[in-house]
Amino acid sequence: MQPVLITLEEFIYQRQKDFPFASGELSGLLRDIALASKIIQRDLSKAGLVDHILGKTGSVNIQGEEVKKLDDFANNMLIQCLQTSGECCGVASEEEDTFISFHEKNRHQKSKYVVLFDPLDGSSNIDVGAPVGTIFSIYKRVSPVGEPCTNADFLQKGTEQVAAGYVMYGSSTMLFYTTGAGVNGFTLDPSIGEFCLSHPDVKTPNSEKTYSCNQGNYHSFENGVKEFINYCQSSEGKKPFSLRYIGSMVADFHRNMIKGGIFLYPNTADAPKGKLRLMYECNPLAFLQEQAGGKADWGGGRILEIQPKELHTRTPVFIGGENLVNRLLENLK
Ligand code: P6P
Repeated sequence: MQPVLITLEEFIYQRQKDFPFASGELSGLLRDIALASKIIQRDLSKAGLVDHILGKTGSVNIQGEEVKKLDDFANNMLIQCLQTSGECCGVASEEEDTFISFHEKNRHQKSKYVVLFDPLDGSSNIDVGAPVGTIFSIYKRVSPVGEPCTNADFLQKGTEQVAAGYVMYGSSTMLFYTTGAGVNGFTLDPSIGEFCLSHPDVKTPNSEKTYSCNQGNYHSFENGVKEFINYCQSSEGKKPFSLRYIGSMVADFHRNMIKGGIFLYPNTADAPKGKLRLMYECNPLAFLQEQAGGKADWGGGRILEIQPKELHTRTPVFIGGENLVNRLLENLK
């Protein structure tokens, strides 16, 4: 007997019935993001072949990073899919200096939501075929419905997110998301073009086997971080931890969320305020991590409690199994 396939569409529809007042807009946004990710995956899978996309556009984004053509493609695909369906009033992207307000008064501006995303995180790995990811975060707007969205809609604390998730383009393409009722994961079956439920109700084990950081920055870490890394490497007589670091946050986060472990990107000499972006990398992953039973802190409190001051704010991040994050925070005291 074939196991019952539950597609993402079916799952969202079933869950929507749990929210009697759900208008279907949030479900529509998740469908839009899933559609964009299937198109992105299609072109990513040819990245090694299609040189007219591979490589650089020659432009530089606000992060000061060279923008590879697939970054541009992914960014434009997400904007197009979200704008076409009309379920949100605007978006903000790692690739855009400021937020984009969608202009149709009788469609977009009547929507209740805004979406932030990193269209293709870890894109420096594309040329070497390592996993990359799309990360997204959805908020209810704070500006009046019927008006254009404002900057304030995009500068809300992570605790205000109504949904968050990521798509990881790796050996398989997986979409994990939460709406605050746990984390569920779906794997793309390319033969039918559907994301199918593969990881229901994900919980992060409290295992102490893996830590994930750029060890090359060790000498610029503060002492508490060094003490924690020394603990992982010695782990007081037990088997030392394994260091696993792909250099693509979605892939490193995903591994730890499923198997346990901790990901840390502290302040470094090159990134005194941290490297990773709060609004469209750390907040969505922190929401997922807490929903899967782990913890996400910046060294002085919950990532989700940070009050953002500008769209591309960066933050240190310590995220993973609760015991390991708590141990690191003890070292930082
Ligand atoms: P480093 C990729 O550029 C990224 O934004 C994250 O995906 C990743 O975790 C981090 O930067 C890697 O940074 O300094 O170790 O190369």
